[in-house]
Amino acid sequence: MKKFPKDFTWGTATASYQIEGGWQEGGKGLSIWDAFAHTPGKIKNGDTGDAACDHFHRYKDDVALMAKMGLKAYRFSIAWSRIQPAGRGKPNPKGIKFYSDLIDELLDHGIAPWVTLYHWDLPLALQLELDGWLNPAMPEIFRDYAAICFENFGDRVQHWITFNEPWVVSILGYGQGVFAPGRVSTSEPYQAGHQILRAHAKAVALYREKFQPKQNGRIGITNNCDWREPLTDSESDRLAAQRALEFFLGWFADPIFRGDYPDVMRERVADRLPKFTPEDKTLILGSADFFGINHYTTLYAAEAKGKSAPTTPYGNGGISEDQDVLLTADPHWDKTEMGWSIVPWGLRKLLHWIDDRYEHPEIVITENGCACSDRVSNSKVHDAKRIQFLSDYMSEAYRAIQEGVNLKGYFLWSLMDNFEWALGFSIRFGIHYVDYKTQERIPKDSAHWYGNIMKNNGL
Ligand code: PNW
Repeated sequence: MKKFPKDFTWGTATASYQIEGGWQEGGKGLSIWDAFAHTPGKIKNGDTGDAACDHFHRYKDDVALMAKMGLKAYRFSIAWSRIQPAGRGKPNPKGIKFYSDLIDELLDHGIAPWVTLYHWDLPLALQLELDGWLNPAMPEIFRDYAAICFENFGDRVQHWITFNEPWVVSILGYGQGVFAPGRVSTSEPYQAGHQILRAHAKAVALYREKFQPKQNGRIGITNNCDWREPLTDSESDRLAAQRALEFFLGWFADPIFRGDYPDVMRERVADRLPKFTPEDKTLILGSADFFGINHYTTLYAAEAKGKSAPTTPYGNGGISEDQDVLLTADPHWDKTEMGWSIVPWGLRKLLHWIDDRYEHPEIVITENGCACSDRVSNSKVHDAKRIQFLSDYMSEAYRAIQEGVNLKGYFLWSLMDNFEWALGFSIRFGIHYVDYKTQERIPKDSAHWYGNIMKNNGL
C-alpha cells in the first residue's frame, strides 16, 4: 500500500465556463469566452458553454455527487462577470449569492473549497474597453475584483488561487489565437503574461494585508507545465530541454519564487519581454504560499537548429521561434484523446525540477487527468484506461514524496465531463459522465476507484 502523508489533500477540479451554463442568468455579464464561443469557426462542432453542464442550476446535486464519492476538497473557479458584470464597479448580489450558497453547500458536506479567481473568462467589457491583459491598468482592476471575493467568501474559504495557467492565457489566447480573446502575435503573449503576474501580486498583497490576518487562509497561483526530456544525452539537447522548461514554467514561476524572468528568456525575447520595475519585483517575489502545478504530458526536446514540428491540437510548444527547441513524442507512447502522450515518469521529474529550482516549495498538483473516449453501457462507464493513467501518475507522485519532494495535494481534472474549450464537448475528462441532452451524471468506474483512493489515503 502506498500511503500518502496524513495531511495530504485529495480533490477534483472544474472551472466556471466549462460547467456552469446560465450564461445570461443571475445578472451575469458576458465574458470573452461567451463571445469567442459564439464566433463561428472557433469551437469544434460550434459548441458553446451557454448551458454546459448546467451546474448553475444543479450545484446542489453536484455537491451531493461529490459527497457520495467521499471528496474532501473541490477546486472551482468564480466567473468574474457574475460578480462584476462589466468587470468593474458595484458587485452583483445574485452572483455573490450563487457562490456563497455553493460554498455553504460544500462546507455542509465536509468538502473544502479551493477557489480560483481567474480561469480565463474575463468580463468582455474589459476586453472591449481596455484590450484585456495587455493593459497595465488591469492589475488594479483585478485586485478590486479579488477584494470583493475575499470580503464575501474569505470567512469560509481557506485556499485561494489567483490565476489558472497564465501560460495558456498568454500563449493560446494572445499568441496562437486558439483560445479567447483569439489574438495572434509574437509580442502580446509576453505583455499579457507580464500584467497577469502584476495582477496576481497585487491581489496577494491585498489579501495578506487586509484579509489573511483575520481569515487565516492561504493564497497561491497555478501554473501548468509539461515535462521536457532531452532527446539524447548531448549537451545541446540537455540545454534545449532546460530552455523549454524555463520558457514554460520559469516564465511565470521564476518572478514569483526567484525574483525575475529567466535569463534565457531575457536573452532570446529581448525587447519583447517587458521589464519589472523595482516595486513590481518586490511585490511579486514571494507572492505565493504554495506552488500550484497542472501537469498532463511530456515531450522530448532537442536543439532545433531552425526546424519545427507540429505538436498537439493546442500546440503545447509555446512560441517555438523564441525557444529554438524541437519537440517530439516517442512513437511508442500511448496517447490520450487529446493527443497528449502518457508518460507518468514525466510528472516525477517535473516535481523534482520544481523542488530543486524553487528551493523545496510546498507543491499542490491542482490538475492532472486523462481524456478518454468514454461510452455508456447499461448505465456504466468502464474507463479502465483513465484508471490506469491516474494510478500510474499517482504512483510517480508518491515516489517523488518518498524522495523528499514536498507535495501536499492532488486535484483530479475533472469532477465531470465538461466544455473542453476549443474542442467543445467532444473531449471527456470527467470521472462522472455527463449526458448533455438530459444533464444526467453517471459515475464512471474511475469515480468509484478514486473514492477508494481518498478513503485509504493511498494506492
Ligand atoms: C487545462 N497546453 O488546460 C485547464 O486548466 C483546464 O481548464 C482544461 O480543461 C484542462 O487543462 C485540459 O485541457 C490546458 O496546451 C490547455 O499545454 C492547454 C494546455 C495545457 C492545459
